[in-house]
Amino acid sequence: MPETVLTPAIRDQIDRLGRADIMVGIPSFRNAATIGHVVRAAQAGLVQYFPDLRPVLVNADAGSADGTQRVVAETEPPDYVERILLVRPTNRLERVALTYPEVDGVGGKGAALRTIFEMAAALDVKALVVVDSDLRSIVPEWIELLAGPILKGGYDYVAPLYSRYKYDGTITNTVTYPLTRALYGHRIRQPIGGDFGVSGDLVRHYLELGDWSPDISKFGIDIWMTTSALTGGFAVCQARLGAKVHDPKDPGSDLGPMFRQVVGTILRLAVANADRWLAIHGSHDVPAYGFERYSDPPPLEVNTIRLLTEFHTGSLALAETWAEMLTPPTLATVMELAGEAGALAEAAERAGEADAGPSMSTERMADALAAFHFPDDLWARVVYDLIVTAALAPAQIERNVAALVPIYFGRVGSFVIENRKVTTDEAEERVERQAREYELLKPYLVDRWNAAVADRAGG
Ligand SMILES: Nc1nc2c(ncn2[C@@H]2O[C@H](COP(=O)(O)OP(=O)(O)O)[C@@H](O)[C@H]2O)c(=O)[nH]1
Ligand SMILES: [Mg+2]
Repeated sequence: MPETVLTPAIRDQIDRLGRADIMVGIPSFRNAATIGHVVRAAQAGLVQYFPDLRPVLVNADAGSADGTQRVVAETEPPDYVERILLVRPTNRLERVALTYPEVDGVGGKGAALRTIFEMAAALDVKALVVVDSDLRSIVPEWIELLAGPILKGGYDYVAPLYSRYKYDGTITNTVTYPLTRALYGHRIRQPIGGDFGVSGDLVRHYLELGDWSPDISKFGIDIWMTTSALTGGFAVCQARLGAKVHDPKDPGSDLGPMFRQVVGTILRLAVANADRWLAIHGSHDVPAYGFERYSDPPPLEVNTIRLLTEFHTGSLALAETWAEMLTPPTLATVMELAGEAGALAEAAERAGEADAGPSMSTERMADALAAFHFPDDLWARVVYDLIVTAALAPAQIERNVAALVPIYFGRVGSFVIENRKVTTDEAEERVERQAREYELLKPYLVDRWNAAVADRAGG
């Protein structure tokens, strides 16, 4: 058995609780303003949909100074839920808020989930549902949608399906969805959605893997969970949750560290699991559970000029690193595009300054950028080159992924420019188009892998 890392206080909680059938786990870091709603929705879902099971709700918090744990402890208790829903559950819902221990000095979402997995295993739960603490759009039914396929359908892993605003989920749309699909053959649309259902068996598998690198202890956790479910041969499905509305993030200013942790993790996993993906061609649909919904997630502002400017300045500072991680033809095209991005961003800035009214200038700036286009196949080649480089120079993964960020900004800037006048559905078709491009180019990856990596390993 893997060694346990739980603090005495957490072990006391486990002793007090004894056993449970279903757990909702909520990682948090300064979410006092939003976690109350998530707790109430999760409680209501447990009581309404699983009245005969022994339920527990666990908040694993980073020790946030904003009172996150207090909100969890003080928000309306379970009997409030029983009153408003007119249900009489067999078992009382238990609620725990605790500070999780760090993993070798590293705290983060993954470390929080490790504690949640340890508790779920110790309590012997059959289904664990994990949800984010900044969700606005969660409703009680999410608990049924994420746990139902496990308890009723025999699945081990339930990934979310949401409608998201066209500029939300950029790491998912550009890397984790198309790459998971092309490598492992499963079309899991939201492999890092943050809201998941996990069976007791899969929780134990995660603990046995015990794979707690610094990236996985932070935001690498979601792609690690999804990939480990696939490579471990577990039964995977998706659940239609409707809209994902949460704290918004601008990809240009908020997502750099998360990108490095997620992409560093997916590259390391690709290298470690080559024997599982080399022979896979094409991809197949993953069953989806739940009734289809239509909803319009709220729009999100993206600073496109900043994305293109960062792409260009990246090309000035990082050309040498790019030359080490990309093939010469890919590098040449990327450098050329970065030059165009810089020139267009500057022109757009000037167009904006020349204008009087702010809304007018946004429009003119956008028109000035309209010529920029970062092609799908180029982006797929960039990511595939990174996989090969990760295998050849594992010590450089962190550096290379950091150097990839400005190229990613260029790719996202292009996506935003291309999609600024289309509906979310039409933007979705472009995400699909790019995912097909990854599949079409998979032979490029396999050939490079066999030439550079497999040969080296063999001789
Ligand atoms: N315990 C813990 N939770 C974290 C940490 N960072 C993020 N989270 C939680 O992880 C979830 C997802 O984080 P969020 O910033 O919303 O990321 P995104 O929605 O995936 O872009 C939220 O519930 C956060 O509170 C951390 O350092 N520790
Ligand atoms: Mg969020």
